[in-house]
Amino acid sequence: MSLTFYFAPMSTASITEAVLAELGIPFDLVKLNISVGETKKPEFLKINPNGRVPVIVHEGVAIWESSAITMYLGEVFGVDKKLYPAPGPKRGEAMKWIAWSNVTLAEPASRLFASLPLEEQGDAETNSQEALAPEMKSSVIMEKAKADLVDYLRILNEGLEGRSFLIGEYSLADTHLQGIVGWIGSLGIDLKSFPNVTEWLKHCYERPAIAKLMEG
Ligand SMILES: N[C@@H](CCC(=O)N[C@@H](CS)C(=O)NCC(=O)O)C(=O)O
Repeated sequence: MSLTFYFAPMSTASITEAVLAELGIPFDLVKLNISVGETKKPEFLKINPNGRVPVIVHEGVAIWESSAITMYLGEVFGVDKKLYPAPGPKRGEAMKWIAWSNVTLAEPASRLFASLPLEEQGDAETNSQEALAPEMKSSVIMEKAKADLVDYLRILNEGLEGRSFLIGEYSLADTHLQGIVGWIGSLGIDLKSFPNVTEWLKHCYERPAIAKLMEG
């Protein structure tokens, strides 16, 4: 089997890195440096015309978008390992959270990230496509993004009520969302206001594969 993973540190690709670590499957790693434009080179644009990571190439087929990658890897490698549900309602539930986190939750997080002064953007790699000139950053945009994030984190908090993980047992849906929620926490959103989320995140960080990645 051939599996290549195109990655950049401190980027959305960290989600796929965690998914691959949980699955424990072998792959070839191609590390790109966003800040020097490696994601915009013609040879990479042939693999992902969006010029973004993560991308996996499995058996010669390129798959981009982190949510699609998590669901694909889950379906192909995760079911036997009890990290992704077999087809059916549980799988639907996992897909719901994965898609929601990328489409709905990450949207105001990206707005907030873009509106923050550079020194408050944390260690995340600058995303050349979403970078805003300093004069375009406004406190109105920032406050609206924060308010939207609070609304969505409340939905996540309610979704976790009475359960340790998103679909009951730990799954790649948790692996995926911990990456996005951890990033949101680094943007100055106080996750402590969402006790179920805080507790869940702590349990995700205790997973050996994730703890190892966090050690660096
Ligand atoms: N929706 C995409 C977003 C991927 C994305 O925005 N990746 C950024 C890093 S966080 C990137 O590769 N940026 C490269 C660039 O801006 O040149 C996904 O979930 O995979």
